[in-house]
Amino acid sequence: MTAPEERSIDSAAQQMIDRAQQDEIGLAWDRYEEMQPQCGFGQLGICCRICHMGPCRVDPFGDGPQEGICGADANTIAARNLVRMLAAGAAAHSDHGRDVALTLLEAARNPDSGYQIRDPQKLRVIAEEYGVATDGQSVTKMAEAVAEKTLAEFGQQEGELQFALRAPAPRVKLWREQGLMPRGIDREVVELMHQTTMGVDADYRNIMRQGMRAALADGWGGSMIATDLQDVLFGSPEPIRAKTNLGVLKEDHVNILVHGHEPTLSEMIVEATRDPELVARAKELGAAGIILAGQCCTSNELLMRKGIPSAGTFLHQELAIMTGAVDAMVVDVQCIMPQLAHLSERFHTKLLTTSPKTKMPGVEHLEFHEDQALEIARQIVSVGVENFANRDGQRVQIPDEEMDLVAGFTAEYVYTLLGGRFRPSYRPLNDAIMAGRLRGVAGVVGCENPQIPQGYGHITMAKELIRNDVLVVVTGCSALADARAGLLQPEAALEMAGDGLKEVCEAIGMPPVLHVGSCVDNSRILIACAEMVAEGGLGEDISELPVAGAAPEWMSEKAVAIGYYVVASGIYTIFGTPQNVLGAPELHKLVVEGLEDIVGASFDFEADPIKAAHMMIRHMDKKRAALGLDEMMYEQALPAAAS
Ligand code: SF4
Ligand code: MSK
Repeated sequence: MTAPEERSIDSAAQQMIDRAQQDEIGLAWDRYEEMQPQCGFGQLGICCRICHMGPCRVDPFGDGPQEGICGADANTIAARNLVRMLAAGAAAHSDHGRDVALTLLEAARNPDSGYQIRDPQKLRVIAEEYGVATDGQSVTKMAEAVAEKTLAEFGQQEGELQFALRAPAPRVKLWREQGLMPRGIDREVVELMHQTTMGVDADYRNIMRQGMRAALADGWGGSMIATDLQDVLFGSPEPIRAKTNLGVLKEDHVNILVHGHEPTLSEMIVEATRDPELVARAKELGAAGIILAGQCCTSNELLMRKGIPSAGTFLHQELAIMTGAVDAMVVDVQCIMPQLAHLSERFHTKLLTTSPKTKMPGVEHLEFHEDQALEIARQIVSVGVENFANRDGQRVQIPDEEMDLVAGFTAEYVYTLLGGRFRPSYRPLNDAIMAGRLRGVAGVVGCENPQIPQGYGHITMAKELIRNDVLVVVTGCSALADARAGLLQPEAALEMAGDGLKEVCEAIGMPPVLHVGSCVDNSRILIACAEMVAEGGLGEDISELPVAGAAPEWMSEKAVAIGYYVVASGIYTIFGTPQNVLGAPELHKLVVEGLEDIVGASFDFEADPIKAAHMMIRHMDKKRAALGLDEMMYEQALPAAAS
């Protein structure tokens, strides 16, 4: 059994892991160790169970079979497996987007729904983009029309997705020429599943092409719809101060955790926790009040719009229950470990599922419906409040660790942030890059994975990048990991950033690592890149920008979808652990080299976050040189480990 320090670099997490080891409670890390050795064929991507003649596997050493029973070779098998992961990830993001569009429709049609249009200005911009009449139109009429337009894009059979036209013109042209321009979101995913079923496509390049098209339907479609309509409904984020880590839970309060991804329910739970009757009931039961905290991307959504504290990331979900102080954990969809059902039984925590898509045997299901949102949210909070009475004070152990952070930077807010209220513009950002104060911009995103000490990949990479004058933008669990390490505070720039980045951060008062949201909000990074191109001076396409992406600790199928829409948008991207392609030499070569010829960017796989940071830096330097920018920073910095 590995020591807590080898499992997480976060000391609050280490305390809970230690507690679990003493109490002989298995966590994800233990289950990972029990799983060793993991299936080598699966890791290499060369096991196929797409049809019932199989399962088949290809011998990676060349001695055994090189084809499945149908004759599919390693490249076909691995490509099919990979893009099926991508399809599931794109479906998850996009289905989230669909649910938000349906909520917007509910808000527009049902005045009693409890939902409001909090950003009518953004609604107007989107309405105009879709050609919806805005003059003299009421906000609810515009909202109804936008909801209908976006919903129609899921089942759209032909034509192009509206938001994909936000990409720079050369990128749109390239997508059209390469057959990558996304059509209806559902169509792209269904076509990908068809194309990869037994006896259809055997050309790994053609499989990957449709994979990228489906990924683009996510990034510039489903995810972007989720982000934009959430801003319309719940308000566009602006920088806001908040706190993170397990110390946000309080021993003398009712603690309710919301975990998952969609803010449609959790926004209503925020309202319900402020309900005077429920607060009074909590006090009657001896609590000082009600604490609401988030986990995973639900946390990002509530953090950046409401300043609701975050109780952590993907691998913190079990650790939060281990505190013995969580009275209710409310989950919706995605990244919810089935193990929570068993773990919560060992404590007093009441686990509640709320989505018809996510149920667990033996777990109470309180189904959420948009048309009774507030009432259901009140019921949920009431369950947590009443359960406070069942808490065993002797078993409560909350690590005394919390960290301040600033969250909520959007692509739109960058206009004001950098340009000021009187001259909102991306010009200062582009100028800072062109002048060499900033070397470039890196997007570091994605999950956690027990294969890597929790947080080590994200935090080490971010620190190395900012030390080298790279502005870092973060989403998802990566953002919350950096937050725990204090990187989302302006003070971090003074302590850790290179001179150029420090100068920019000091002038504006911003952190060197910018929280831009949840997993669907990677679409904000795409928009920011498109805005940088539109501002001028950094090339004509996203692929010319000195930018790079990384997912150092990825695990989810959604990370595969994100990776492919980012690369297909022209951004070089590093995954910390390899995609499952190493057993398929030609596919592997396509992924790490060949995509460059098709979309102007490709992947690399690198487990060492410092090495990976320097691969990103070298890439930015190459792009700077191609743009004819100064070479003042080239190879100025040695890896931190070597300096
Ligand atoms: Fe085997 Fe081909 Fe069936 Fe896959 S599709 S399980 S390789 S026979
Ligand atoms: S929550 S997808 S573990 S980032 Fe979006 Fe975190 Fe990855 Fe889930």
